[in-house]
Amino acid sequence: MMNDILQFKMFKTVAVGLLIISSNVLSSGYKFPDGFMFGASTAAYQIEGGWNEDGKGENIWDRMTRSRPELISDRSNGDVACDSYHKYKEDVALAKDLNLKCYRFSISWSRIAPSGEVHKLNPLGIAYYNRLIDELIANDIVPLVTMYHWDIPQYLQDLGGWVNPIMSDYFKEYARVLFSHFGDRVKWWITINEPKETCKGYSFNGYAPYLHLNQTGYYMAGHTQLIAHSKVYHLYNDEFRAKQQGKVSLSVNGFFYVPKDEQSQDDVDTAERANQFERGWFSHPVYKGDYPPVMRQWVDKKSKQEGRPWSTLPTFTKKEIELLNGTADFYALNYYSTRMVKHGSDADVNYNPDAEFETYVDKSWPVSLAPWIIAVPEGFKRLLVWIKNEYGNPPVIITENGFGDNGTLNDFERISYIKSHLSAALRAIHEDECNVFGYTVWSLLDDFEWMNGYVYRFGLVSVDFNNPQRPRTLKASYGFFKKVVATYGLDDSSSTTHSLKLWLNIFFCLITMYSIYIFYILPR
Ligand code: GBH
Repeated sequence: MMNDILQFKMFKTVAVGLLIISSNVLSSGYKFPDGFMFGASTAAYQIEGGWNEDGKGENIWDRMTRSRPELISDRSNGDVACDSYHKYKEDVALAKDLNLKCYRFSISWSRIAPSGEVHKLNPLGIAYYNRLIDELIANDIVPLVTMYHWDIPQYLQDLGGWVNPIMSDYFKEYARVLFSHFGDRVKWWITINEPKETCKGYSFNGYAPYLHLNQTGYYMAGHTQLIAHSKVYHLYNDEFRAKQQGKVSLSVNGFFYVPKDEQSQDDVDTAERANQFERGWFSHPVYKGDYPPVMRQWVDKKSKQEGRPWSTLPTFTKKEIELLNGTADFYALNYYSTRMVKHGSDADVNYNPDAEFETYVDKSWPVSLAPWIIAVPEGFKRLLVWIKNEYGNPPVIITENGFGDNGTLNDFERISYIKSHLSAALRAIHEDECNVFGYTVWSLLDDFEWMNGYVYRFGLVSVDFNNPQRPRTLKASYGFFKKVVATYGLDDSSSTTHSLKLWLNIFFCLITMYSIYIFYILPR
């Protein structure tokens, strides 16, 4: 009898000890999986400069910023930007020093083909990207290439740009040039960056080409981009994949929407509808073949109410649906922020009025200088789970996530933003089994932030835009990110002090258990 109680107490003591040890091991933090693709992102117009050098043609951002400087917050443009056209070796050296596995950059269409048409290529433009790609490969950095990050050649815009269906064929021919010239070394392709943002340039929220064609232009621009994407995907399948063995996708952006009141079915439905309009618009077609049913239904309804003879949201033919279905080899996700929603109508032009929702933010969510970036890491984790459930747990790479501030070198707010979002990704990987295989931070460098000019800074590295040499200076976040990449985790201690700590913990737990045994169990 006595013996039984004693055994029970000993068992309990050992159990408590093991619990303490295991919780210590757990609190040591999750790690990113082996081979996780850490990287940094940039885009041609935002960093290159050299706007008319070596035969580059004019694109829609050159045209808009130079002819209408008043549209840009600080009346600036990307004529010189970070001068990466000349300083690309320095940029690659930074990526190398960060020990990045990959570097995401975009190719300027009008540098490759000045008018956009491929019968007249610009050899010096092609040579630039060959140098950049070779420099990356020589440094063991995997190039992740965006074909189009908002800067179509002005000539193609004069033909109508993305609201002209013929653009999809011009894009396909441009992609053929890229696959043939660079596909031997580039294995990761993003056809289009954030098609939803491109559509804003045709509708209600500025961006080049700064047309105000309302919902009609908005959805037509999206429609053409989707078809363009599917054509490029099939071109790769038919003519390049067997030999080049790469992967192709598109980067989809947007807020994540959560119900204002999680208990209200109406709020839950509204959040789901908002997410389908925001991300489903471009993800549903490439994973399931057509627009999200809820989007189809609501836009059709709205168009009818307005007395239109047809819906502003165009329809795909059967053939097009077939060609779209299954055209993402991986999910490329751009994420910055989350909003709470209720059914209603928001005055903010960032939100699609057809989706009929109203946004709210929690007062406790930290706001950045760029007011649209409100840090909600929990929303990020929920979005990753949403993508997993919606598209069959695809491999996901976060191709953009970052924080805008005034450019301070002591950018602790950026560190805390990035850290909390990486932590959310880690929890999504380990607790929800989300298949996240990479993260390329926005951005390597401070850059030209579109309508916001140089007002907001996103870089791990600062660039002095007042100095013609465009010198680079490392920020605190650079050191932080370097450590994340080196340790595959977010623990502040290095891996040696880390395991030392762990052994000390185990040692003290054993001592505690032993003393409990000596002073508490033995005397009875
Ligand atoms: C990304 O877009 C872009 O891909 C990248 O080029 C850019 O540098 C990065 O963001 C950081 O800005 O009306 O002022 O509230 C993210 C898309 C851009 C959509 C800002 C919402 C709201 C601007 N978002 N936009 S505002």
